[in-house]
Amino acid sequence: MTDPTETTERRFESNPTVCPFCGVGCSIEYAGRGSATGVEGPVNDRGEICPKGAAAFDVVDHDDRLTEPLVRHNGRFVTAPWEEALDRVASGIGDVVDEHGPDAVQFFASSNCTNEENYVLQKLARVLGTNNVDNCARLCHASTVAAMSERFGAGAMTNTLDDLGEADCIFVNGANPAEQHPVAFRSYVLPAVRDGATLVHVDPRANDTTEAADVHLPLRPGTDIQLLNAIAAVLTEEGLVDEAFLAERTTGFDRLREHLADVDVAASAEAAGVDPGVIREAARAYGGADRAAIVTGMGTSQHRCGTDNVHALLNLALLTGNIGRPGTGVNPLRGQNNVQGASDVGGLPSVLPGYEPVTDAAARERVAAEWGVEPPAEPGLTEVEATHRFGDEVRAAVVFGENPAVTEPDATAVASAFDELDFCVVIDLFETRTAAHADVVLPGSAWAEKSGTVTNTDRRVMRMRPNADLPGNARRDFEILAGLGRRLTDRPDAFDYEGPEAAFDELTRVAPIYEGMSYEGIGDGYQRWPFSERDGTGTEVLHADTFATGERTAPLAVVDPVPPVDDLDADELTLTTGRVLQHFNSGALSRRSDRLMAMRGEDALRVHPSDAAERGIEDGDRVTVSNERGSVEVAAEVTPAVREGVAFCTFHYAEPLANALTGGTLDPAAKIPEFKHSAVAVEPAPEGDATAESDGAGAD
Ligand SMILES: Nc1nc2c(c(=O)[nH]1)N[C@H]1C(S)=C(S)[C@@H](COP(=O)(O)OP(=O)(O)OC[C@H]3O[C@@H](n4cnc5c(=O)[nH]c(N)nc54)[C@H](O)[C@@H]3O)O[C@H]1N2
Ligand SMILES: Nc1nc2c(c(=O)[nH]1)N[C@H]1C(S)=C(S)[C@@H](COP(=O)(O)OP(=O)(O)OC[C@H]3O[C@@H](n4cnc5c(=O)[nH]c(N)nc54)[C@H](O)[C@@H]3O)O[C@H]1N2
Ligand code: SF4
Ligand SMILES: [Mo]
Repeated sequence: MTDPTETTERRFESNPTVCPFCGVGCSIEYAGRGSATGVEGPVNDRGEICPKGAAAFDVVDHDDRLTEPLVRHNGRFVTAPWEEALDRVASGIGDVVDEHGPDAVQFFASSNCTNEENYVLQKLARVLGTNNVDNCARLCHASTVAAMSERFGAGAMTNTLDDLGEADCIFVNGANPAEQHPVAFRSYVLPAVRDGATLVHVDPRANDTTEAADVHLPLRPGTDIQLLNAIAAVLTEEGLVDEAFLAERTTGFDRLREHLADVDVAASAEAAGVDPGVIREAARAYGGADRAAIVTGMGTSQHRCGTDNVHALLNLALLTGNIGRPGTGVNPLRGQNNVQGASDVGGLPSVLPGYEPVTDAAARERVAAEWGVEPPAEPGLTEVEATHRFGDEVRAAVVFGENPAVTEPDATAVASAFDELDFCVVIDLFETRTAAHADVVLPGSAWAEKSGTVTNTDRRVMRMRPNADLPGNARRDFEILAGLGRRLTDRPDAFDYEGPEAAFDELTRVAPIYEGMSYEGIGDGYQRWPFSERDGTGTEVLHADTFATGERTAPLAVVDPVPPVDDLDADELTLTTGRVLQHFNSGALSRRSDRLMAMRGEDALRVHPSDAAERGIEDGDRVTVSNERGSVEVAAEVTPAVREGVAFCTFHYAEPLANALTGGTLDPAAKIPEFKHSAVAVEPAPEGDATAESDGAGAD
């Protein structure tokens, strides 16, 4: 073992790999002098990157990196040798399994980590005897996946990023790709717009995407169903539907048409708080285009009615025949660089690798043939359900590259729930707020220190290659997880991998959508799922002749509006949350980059000038934002970019903690939480009280 006090120079080298931030999947590499640069890759074929990609290296050699395992002794963390830390994990988890059974353990997989790492983590859970494994896709596109899987048979982007460039109309609902998927926006969406495509943007807030839009519908948060039903009503009323497609490829049109006949466009527009004329304009742009593509994001998915929102959106594509052809489709832009892959490889409680249901005996047997152990048949717990049961039926947690104490709703309650566990181990790069509640913290590897594969938003599997050695005594995530598999289960041989490639090969044997892929085949390019060796790089347009359900037709759905969970008092605002270009999710990486912090250093609550004036708030004033769940203090940014009655902030900072205010109500189908609609009171903060709300739980 290396002496922990020894300081050694780290070695860096340039190898094309995938950006650790968003699901676009740009290729980058180390460029010397502590920086990363874009290199020509499958997605960014001219080496384009955004500011986050350029700052990706800032985190790799950061002083805050965990370099030694931490073990709690008498309430405090002390550094410990790996053997001691791993023994503590083995006994901590082992005791819980012995006393309460494997279903008392919850595994958090990581959308920030590779396919191989997540594959091994979910295998560890299942070989141990539980399907309690989930990843933050649950907080993200779970509702999109639920609705699309039910109707089309697959939850992923139906088309490709390149395809967006072919569209005549791009209908962006509840997403802000200009800031959240910048290279996809600049290299695929904007060129289409410059070529004459109409960009429709449905978002309560004007942002960088709106700037390029021809039509903006600034709806009230939580009224997507009213708005989308009104658009569907205009499509049927004005004959903008594709009769031939409806007859050949859909079922249930008569029922939907009857339902839409009762939708009053003016009344729906009023409910959504938008101009009925603009609804008609959007419907005509979408319905009148030869090739119209839908792009959807968190504004659609992260609601207690997220699945119904997506159902209403899918109707538009089916009504107009915009599915199964290039330049069309329904395209959820995925979040992190491997949120698609973390789910593909089985980091979900109800499906095995490749989305085979755990309830399917034949699928379980296929897996058992490879693993030597049959996975359990009962679906496990989702992430938020699990944290709600901490200390109750869930007694231990393995948290890999996630920070639920910041990113789950009602996060203050979630953080305390971690203290109810008998045992918790966190594998991360930093001492996060979640780690603050752990018994053992293991120092993992950052993006630049690992090899493996990730799957981007348009289903492309690409390779990651090391650009740096490890800091201090940190270990590769893959080795940590395989090591835990050998210690925690009675099948150590099942976790005896020579390296990530062996795990990938196993994955291709277990997950039908990855069958036939290989590191060699991927090379410097990609292989796309569903893959077959016959079709080169993989299937680009899904559902062309038949839907992935195996059916020629997909059903249309009757969707009724769902009232928001938080009733608003007359003096309250609707808080909706989201992102900005310069920061990323919990901020673990972006807040550690001086250059990103220099671009945007702190959060602000965006409020409309008339709401601000009513409350005596001026731009830059400190305000208190509160509801029955919590209270945070933040600077106000007074701007007409948010609609009246709405306040917007990000969740990129642990202080102020936006998720202290969001609630744990879940969408019944997908169990995704409501992140985009919380009632809050906003008032000037008491003077001289700037740090009142800090709970001292650490910077992350
Ligand atoms: N810069 C940056 N990029 C990122 C991330 C990041 O943190 N920062 N995170 C990555 C991840 S994990 C994800 S999931 C993606 C998410 O990417 P997006 O889906 O674009 O993310 P959000 O900003 O959460 O939400 C999109 C928009 O929804 C709007 N919105 C709010 N409420 C409603 C509503 O009720 N209806 C509608 N129609 N719109 C509403 C918000 O104003 C916001 O502009 O981004 C990825 N890329
Ligand atoms: N209010 C509100 N809350 C939200 C959302 C919202 O729109 N509004 N969006 C939700 C969405 S879409 C998402 S995806 C979640 C994201 O929620 P999380 O996944 O919890 O957040 P991240 O910041 O992406 O990453 C969590 C941790 O991964 C660690 N990490 C990064 N790379 C590595 C690695 O290579 N190895 C290891 N071991 N660790 C690593 C980071 O240090 C960080 O602590 O947040 C959700 N929460
Ligand atoms: S667009 Fe996404 S993948 Fe590309 S450089 Fe920016 S953050 Fe990274
Ligand atoms: Mo996400």
